[in-house]
Amino acid sequence: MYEPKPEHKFTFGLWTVGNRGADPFGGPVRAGLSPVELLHLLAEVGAYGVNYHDNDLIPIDATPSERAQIIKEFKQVLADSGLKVPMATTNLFSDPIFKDGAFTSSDARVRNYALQKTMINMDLGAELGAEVYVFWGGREGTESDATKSALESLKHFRESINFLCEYSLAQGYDYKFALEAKPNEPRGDIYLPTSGAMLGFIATLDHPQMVGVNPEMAHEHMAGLNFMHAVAQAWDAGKLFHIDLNDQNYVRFDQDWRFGMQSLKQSFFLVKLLEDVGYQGSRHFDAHAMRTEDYEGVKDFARGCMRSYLIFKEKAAQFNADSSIQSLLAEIHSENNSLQPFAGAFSLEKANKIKTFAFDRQKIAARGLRYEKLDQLTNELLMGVRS
Ligand code: GCO
Ligand code: MN
Ligand code: MN
Repeated sequence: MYEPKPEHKFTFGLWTVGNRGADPFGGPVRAGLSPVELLHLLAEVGAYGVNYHDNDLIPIDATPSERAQIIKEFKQVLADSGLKVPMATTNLFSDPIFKDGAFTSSDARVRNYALQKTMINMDLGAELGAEVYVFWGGREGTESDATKSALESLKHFRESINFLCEYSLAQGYDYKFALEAKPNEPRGDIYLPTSGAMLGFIATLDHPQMVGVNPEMAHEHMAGLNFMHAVAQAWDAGKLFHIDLNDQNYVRFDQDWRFGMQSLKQSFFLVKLLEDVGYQGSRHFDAHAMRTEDYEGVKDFARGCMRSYLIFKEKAAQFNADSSIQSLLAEIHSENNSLQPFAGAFSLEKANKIKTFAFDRQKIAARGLRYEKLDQLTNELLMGVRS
């Protein structure tokens, strides 16, 4: 019943199931698997697709013939397994050249190298069938604002995204760009720290219609924000091009836990939103197994992400069909239409009517909204005691 199927569009990055459990205080605990071995693992657990950074697949110092060989093998296993590549992205954070940013570096050589690296991987992504290209600027920020101008950095970032939009158009690619925000880590402060900030920035680009967001649950939670609200805003703006699902405790470092591991209620409302609006994109799990795990545990992790999503999806349908919950909601919203003549577009006549209408302030305020009951019913549904 909770088996992943292709239509669920469950995807994992090579770097997620390939994560070897290193953290700032300790090295890897799992042996590295090759990209091809990771594809086999993803096929075994029932994923729909795989996403990659250029250097998850091809080492940064690979020779052209090594590169060609890796791509050939990778394509073969994609074809054999049926796994898709819906998204590609560039690693603009690991190599020391990016220590003070990529597109926002003050050094034109670094900025142009970042463009080169991105264009080369856009070519490969298009060849592999990727439709979304993600930009996560892990190093685009500062520790000290003495070091560079936030305004110059924004200008450089805008110029780079504009340039790459033009490149995509000139090559005849059909990419949608998805900008991924994160408030900090690895930089002290990363520019454009939230999905809302990204949405504001997108409006300043030359081709805003090509660019949307890739909100990540852990990143909005690191900033102490309500992830579902951020996703709703992106959806409302027509900008939800991709999504990174995972979990974590609020306001900590990026824990990248299994989806559904910690924030049951937040995850439920998120899945409910995605399903209610009919989001058609990838459900990408940008997370990794705990450091305690071997590769059996990595499979448990990957299966758990997908299974939890499908359980939340079922709970969302249950919420929408629950007669007690729905009649309570209908009662709560019953006043919605009482001022129907005032609804809709502006007119001066309407404005004057609203200005002179006698609102019974005390009576309106005195009405109890029954949210306690509604929320308790919701929790009981999630806790599994409502059938
Ligand atoms: C992180 C980020 C990354 C990006 C990835 C794709 O915090 O490490 O979420 O995992 O999502 O680089 O751009
Ligand atoms: Mn993350
Ligand atoms: Mn991410």
